[in-house]
Amino acid sequence: MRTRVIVIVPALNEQATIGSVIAGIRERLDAEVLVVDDGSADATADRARAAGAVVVRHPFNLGVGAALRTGFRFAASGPYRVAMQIDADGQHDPGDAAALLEAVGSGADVVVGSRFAEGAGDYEVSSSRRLSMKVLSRVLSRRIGRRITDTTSGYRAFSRRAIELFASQYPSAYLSDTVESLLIAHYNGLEIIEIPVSMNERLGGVASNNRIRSVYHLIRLVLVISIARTRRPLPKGH
Ligand SMILES: Nc1nc2c(ncn2[C@@H]2O[C@H](COP(=O)(O)OP(=O)(O)O)[C@@H](O)[C@H]2O)c(=O)[nH]1
Ligand SMILES: [Mg+2]
Repeated sequence: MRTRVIVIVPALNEQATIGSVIAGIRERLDAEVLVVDDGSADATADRARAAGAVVVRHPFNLGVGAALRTGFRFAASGPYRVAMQIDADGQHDPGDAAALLEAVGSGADVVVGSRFAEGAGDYEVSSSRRLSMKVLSRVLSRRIGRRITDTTSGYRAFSRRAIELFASQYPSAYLSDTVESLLIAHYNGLEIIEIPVSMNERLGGVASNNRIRSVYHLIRLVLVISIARTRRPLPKGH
């Protein structure tokens, strides 16, 4: 029987870690692994294929949000009931994957793996980044009426409903995919929950540090969250 789970891995120049990340997933899950290689200049795509993944390549770099959108479109066109998103750098522990998928099985549409929720492992971030994360957590949680401690986490699982929603609209604006996608899910009536995960240091390669890099992006995201309620969901097909 074909698997009903798809794991989407956005990747940019992750040849050092992509093979072991895919192996770690395949050891634990009966899942299709889709690597969205976003114009890598190294052997990311070859190593991903060698490890058994399907690889979609963007001809040049479009960013993580666009990579996720490609992933959700692929997932929506297949028989998948559940999708998972995981980073290619080894920071996310595949040991937490089953818990993320189970939470979808019990009715959630978007399950966020949180480094900061109660029960999560210790994970150190710089104090400025931590402050940004706290601000985002506070404004987003208030906006959606549910506490999300790790709004920028890229370790997530999605129901079929979420897959279809995000195949039709997923934010690709620089740096905002994780935060804005939660707003889109919320305003389309999807159930969002958070569960604790542990997070490692990167196992190789170089961080783009792309999730929150500057005060500018923090302010932009806070504004995006603040105006969210005035934006209506797009009609289907857009
Ligand atoms: N497709 C795609 N993936 C990217 C891009 N930038 C980073 N990634 C991937 O997104 C994940 C998180 O990136 P990372 O640099 O580790 O961000 P951080 O963990 O938030 O510091 C990793 O799997 C990266 O390979 C990009 O421009 N396109
Ligand atoms: Mg990382």
